[in-house]
Amino acid sequence: MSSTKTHVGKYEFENCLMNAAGVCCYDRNELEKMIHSEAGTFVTKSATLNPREGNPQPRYYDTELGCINSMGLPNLGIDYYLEYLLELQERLSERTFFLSMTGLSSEEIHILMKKVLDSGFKGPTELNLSCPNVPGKPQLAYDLQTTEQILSEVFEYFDRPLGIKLPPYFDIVHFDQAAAVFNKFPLTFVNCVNSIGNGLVINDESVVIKPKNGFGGIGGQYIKPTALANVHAFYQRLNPSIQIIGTGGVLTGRDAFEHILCGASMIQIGTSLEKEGTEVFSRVTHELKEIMDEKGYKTLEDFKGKLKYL
Ligand code: YRO
Repeated sequence: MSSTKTHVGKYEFENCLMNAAGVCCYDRNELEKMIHSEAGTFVTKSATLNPREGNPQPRYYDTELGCINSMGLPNLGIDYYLEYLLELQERLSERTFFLSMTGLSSEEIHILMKKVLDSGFKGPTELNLSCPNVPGKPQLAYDLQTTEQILSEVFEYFDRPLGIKLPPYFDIVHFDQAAAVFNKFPLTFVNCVNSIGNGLVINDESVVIKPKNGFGGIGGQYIKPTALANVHAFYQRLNPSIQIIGTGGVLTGRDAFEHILCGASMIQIGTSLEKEGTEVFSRVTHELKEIMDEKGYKTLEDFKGKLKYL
């Protein structure tokens, strides 16, 4: 019998599938659904210091091949997620869950990181680098100088497991430059990828979401080739101590299998979870195990990163 067990850093998980931040993780109600699903763990909606309502609706739209969103970071604030995670640390002490957060400035990032340190939360933290940091500059992850500056400040005091959520990069030089920066730090993981930024979906003669005159992040089947390329590019370049979480375009067991071939140790499901609900985890797990059984693979280690070249 095949197993989809995995680990990220020192943490072990019974299943390698989980939600992608932003989907099924806004409040306790949604996070309890994740706990009772076949997923190995969950990550919270990226938390900011203060609660946010997010953008006006409609701000999410499903298409045949994926979705577009401009949610605008609706979340209940860092204190809400930390309080719930600390409760779970007692109630389900044998399990591990991820906290996601993002700051709208470097100052906010440091306040958030220090809150996590002071809270006694023992799990892994994911810092979402797709945040606007300085007006007139691109999102943080596309500004590698500022990213390096902030990470070096953070690692002066933050001594807990930390990973970063990355947007897709589209140029080999950018893979090289980004990996060179991330390799300077004791990161536990990088998560590739967030939605492809600022796409535009049109229905008849109109945009389909209200914020930003229709521009929004693209997820789902559209983005799998980009996601796989980013997972593998960072798998090739990063210190082996930095693990990869693969996110983007996972609808089937075959998609999860491909992410693992590219080097992913954990796989996140966003759009398909939004469309199908938490049953997606049992379906995709079953499909992945069927492929592993066919090929005689017993564990993820048997094929992780073993993508073949021509
Ligand atoms: O709109 C969001 O809350 C959102 N949507 C995504 O697809 N990815 C994200 O990282 C976020 C939160 C961060 C930001 C895009 C609002 C800056």
